Amino acid sequence: MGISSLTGYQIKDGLKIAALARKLKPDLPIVWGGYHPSLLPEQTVAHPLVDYVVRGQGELTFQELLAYFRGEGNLESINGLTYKKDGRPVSNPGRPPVDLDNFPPVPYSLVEAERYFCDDDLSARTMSFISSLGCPHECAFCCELAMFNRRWKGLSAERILDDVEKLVETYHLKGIHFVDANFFVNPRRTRKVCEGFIKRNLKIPWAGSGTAFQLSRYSPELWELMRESGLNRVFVGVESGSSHTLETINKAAGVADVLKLHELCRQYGVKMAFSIMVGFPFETAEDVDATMELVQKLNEPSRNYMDPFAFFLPYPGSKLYPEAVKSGFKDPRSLEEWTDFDFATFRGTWIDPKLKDRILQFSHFYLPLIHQEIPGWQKVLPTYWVRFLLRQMAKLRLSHKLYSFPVEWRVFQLYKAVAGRVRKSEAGSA
Ligand code: B12
Ligand code: SF4
Repeated sequence: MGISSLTGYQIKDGLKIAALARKLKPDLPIVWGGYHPSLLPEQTVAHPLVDYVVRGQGELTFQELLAYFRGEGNLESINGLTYKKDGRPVSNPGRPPVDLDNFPPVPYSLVEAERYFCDDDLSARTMSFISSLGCPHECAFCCELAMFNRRWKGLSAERILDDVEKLVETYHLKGIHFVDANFFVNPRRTRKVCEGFIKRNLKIPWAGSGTAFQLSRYSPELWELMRESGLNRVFVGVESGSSHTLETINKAAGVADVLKLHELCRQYGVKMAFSIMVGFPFETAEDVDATMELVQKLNEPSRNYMDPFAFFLPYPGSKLYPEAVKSGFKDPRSLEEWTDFDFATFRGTWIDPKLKDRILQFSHFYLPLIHQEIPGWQKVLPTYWVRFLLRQMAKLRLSHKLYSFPVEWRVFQLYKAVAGRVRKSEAGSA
């Protein structure tokens, strides 16, 4: 049985399934793969519900392991594998990733393909597509470096176009989202993809994730081509507006690159979605202020899509992990302990409570208030004048950095706590 897991709650589900499999068929080998087992293979394989860990790119290693189960070859010669020998973890040498064109397209016919479509701002039938593996950058909070050591392997442009064309023909795909770690690394490939979209008359909007470093260096001609081919949105990890933070987290793109990209997007009519990280152990209130300022600039002249700020969570394998442990993060020592690792609720204990409150005010309340995106906005604030007044207050607060006596924020928190309790008690009595 194969189980795939990122770091966090997926491990909990994986362990549940593994326990059930072990109960029903005790001699069935249980193989784990994916980011978490690859980053901590020996700790993972030490668990009684893990027999093998396939590290990194998994296709060939898994194929060889299956051959071993059929009686061919031996465990020692399978590169990229971690297993137990006399109860102790053993890791064979790693396996460098191979070109993705060697593998066949994702066989959607084996699954319920409809479940992989979503109705979003690109189209009513948008699908995600991964066209590359790895990333050449080495951001200190990211584990891509530990996984692929700055290597980047992309499907060829022809292969991407063939696969997309087939998806359009077979499943009536109407929008495509390249959710790679970094789609735009190779401008030549991007150019060929765009030319192919146009030549093959694939009239579908598309989006891709990349970095401000690469995208701000693309030529105006390539931007024009991307727009013409249907590029609707780019997603970039901006992370911070503070040069001090950006340098310390080793982000290749600086604030100037981000602003240049913002301008290019405005010029070519492409949406810019971006993510922000706060709460690094070394971060000061001034760093956070600079980030808030940049976020406001990036939301001009109109709002760009952005999730609430993500609080830094120390992922294993990242350069900042040991720093976080030094700053008080409790190093999980088993798969069970890793299940509590939650990107949605984690807030570093090193963050000053006043600063944390200010971040939450900005990211979870004032900014969504200005952009009318408080979940259930009309229901939470039913009266037009209340909404209008609060929006003006929020604008005033953000433009003048007035974060003292945040009465409306406290009332909102209280409302959410009470509404949450009412919902719980209603669910309990139903
Ligand atoms: C697409 C994507 C997303 C999508 C979809 C996520 C999802 N749950 O499917 C979205 C945008 C929603 C997303 C959100 C987040 N993501 Co994300 N995301 C990715 C991305 C870019 C691609 C993932 C992917 O599908 N790759 C393609 C598949 C084929 O690769 P793969 O899963 O690694 O599988 C290969 C091998 O690992 C192996 N393998 C995997 N499983 C198994 C199992 C067996 C049995 C075997 C033999 C082999 C094997 O074989 C496969 C083929 O080679 C990766 C980065 C990357 N380059 O992979 C980050 C990544 C997975 N995301 C990450 C993070 C941190 C997040 C967020 C927490 C961000 C945030 N703060 O909100 C959230 C959490 C989402 C969640 N809980 O699921 C981290 C995870 C780190 C970790 N240690 O777990 C990654 C690695 C990025 C990074 N470098 O930091 N993400
Ligand atoms: S650019 Fe993105 S994927 Fe690449 S190392 Fe930085 S955070 Fe990770």
